[in-house]
Parts: sequence; C-alpha cells; structure tokens
Amino acid sequence: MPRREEILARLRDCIVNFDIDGIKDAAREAIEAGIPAYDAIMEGMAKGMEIVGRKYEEGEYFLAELIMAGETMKEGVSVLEPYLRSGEFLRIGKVVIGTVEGDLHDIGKNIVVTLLSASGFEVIDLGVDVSADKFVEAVKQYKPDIVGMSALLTTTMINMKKVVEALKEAGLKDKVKIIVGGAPLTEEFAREIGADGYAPDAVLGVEICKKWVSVKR
Ligand code: B1M
Repeated sequence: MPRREEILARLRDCIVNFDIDGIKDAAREAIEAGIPAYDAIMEGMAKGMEIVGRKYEEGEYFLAELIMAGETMKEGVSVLEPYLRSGEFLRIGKVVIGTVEGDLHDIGKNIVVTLLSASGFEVIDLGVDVSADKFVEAVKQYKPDIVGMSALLTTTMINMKKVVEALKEAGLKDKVKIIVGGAPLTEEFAREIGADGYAPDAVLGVEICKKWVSVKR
C-alpha cells in the first residue's frame, strides 16, 4: 500500500479503535509525509467516524464508544489544526448549537458537535445554560443554516419552545432549520414546539442536518 494510503488507513483505524496515542503519532506522520491536514481529517479520521456511526446503529458500539471515538478525533484534530490553511476546510453548512437555559448537561451535545464538525459543518457551540436571547443573538451574528438545541431535564426541555418562539418574534424562524435532541425528548414534543427535526441520537442528528443542507444546495 502506498505511504499516503497507509497513513490514512491508520488514522481511520485509530478512530475505530479509540487509539488516542496512536492517532497523535499518525497525525504527525501525515504532516511529515506531506498529506494535507484537510485530507488527513476527511479521508482518514472522518472515514473512521463513519464506521463508528455504522457500528453504533447496528448495536455493535454503544454511547461509551461514541464518546471515546469523539475524544480520539479531538486529539487527532488538535495535532492537525495548526496546519489547516484558512479556507482549506470547505464547510458544508453552519450550525449554532447549545444546551438550553437551566440545563448543564453537555456530554451528548458535545458528541453531536464533534460528529457535525467531523462531517464538515462549521459549528458555533454556545455551551450550556443558553438563554433564548443568546440563541437569537447568535443567529443574528453567525447566520447559521441550522440551530441545534439539547436538553436532558424534563424541567428544561420546555425552554426549547421559548427559543423557537423568540426566533419567530425576531423574524428568524424561517431562515433556519431547528433540530432538537436529548434523552427526555420525543418526536411528538419536537413537533409540538415547532422544531423542524428531532434526533434520538447524535448519528441520526448529523444525518438530518446533512440532508437539510444538501436539499438547500
Ligand atoms: Co443529570 N440528570 N442532573 N447530571 N444526569 C439526568 C439527566 C437524570 C435522568 C438522572 C436520573 O435521575 N436518572 C436526571 C433527570 C431527570 C428528569 O429530568 N426527569 C438528572 C438530574 C435530576 C440532574 C440534577 C437535577 C441532579 C441534582 O443536582 N439534583 C442536576 C441538574 C443540573 C442542571 O443541569 N441544572 C444534574 C447534574 C448532572 C451532572 C452535572 C452531574 C452530570 C452532567 C455532566 C455533563 O453533562 N457535563 C449529569 C449526568 C452525567 C447525568 C446522566 C447520568 C447522564 C447524562 C449523559 O451524559 N448521558 C443522566 C442519566 C441518564 O441519562 N441516564 C442524568 C450520555 C449522553 C451521551 O447522552 O445526553 O442523552 P445524551 O445525548 C445523546 C442523545 O440524547 C442525543 O445524542 C446524544 C448521543 O447520542 N442528543 C442529541 C443529545 N442532544 C442532542 C441534540 C441534537 C441531537 C441529538 O441536536 C441538536
């Protein structure tokens, strides 16, 4: 196997096997071998993420594996980030995302962020405990294609409705697609509050976002 293919395959396999030390070495070797950082991410690591996503859907991998793959990818990307020339990373769409007001749970949201980034989205992560006003301000500032909200508490999921209403009031609701997720949510709840989509897990969430931006093009 030529050296380029061999290194890309190693990057892919490190994601699938959650090999944090290995991925840093492989990322450095990619740079030394003259592989563009973008190719190392998209043709190496992101391919690994696709495999992890499939294994998760098929029940071979569980949440713990998704988290570990996400952490492994973050470590690999951290080595390559300084070598990404601006403009080199062509983005397929922009997402503003956050955990809603009153809620501090961010493990699931962070997985969604990692998978979205790995899939080519520019992600503006507003963090946790994000008020409706902050979401509206971010939509005005960043003009995203998609707004993503996460909630893990039955007492905070209702705050998603406040965000939808605030976006309506600001005349921004029709300019974005809204996706919601988090353990206590349901498809029905998402419909009731006026969200455009609901995902029970991060992999499906990213698939929905990808469909939305491909339809727009
Ligand atoms: Co909290 N907590 N917690 N907690 N906590 C739950 C949610 C709870 C169910 C535990 C329980 O009682 N069994 C319960 C909620 C009960 C309810 O509302 N009915 C609960 C409670 C009560 C609380 C506190 C109130 C406890 C207290 O202080 N008395 C408190 C609230 C703090 C607050 O937010 N204001 C609290 C605090 C915490 C910690 C800070 C200790 C910690 C969070 C750490 C962190 O996130 N940084 C924590 C944790 C870890 C949990 C549990 C154990 C695990 C949550 C988690 O990370 N799951 C949780 C019990 C449980 O869920 N089994 C629990 C793993 C994660 C990968 O899954 O977030 O569901 P999840 O994300 C998935 C999908 O939902 C989806 O994709 C992800 C990956 O596939 N998804 C999206 C999520 N967001 C999405 C967005 C999308 C698309 C998909 O598009 C935008």
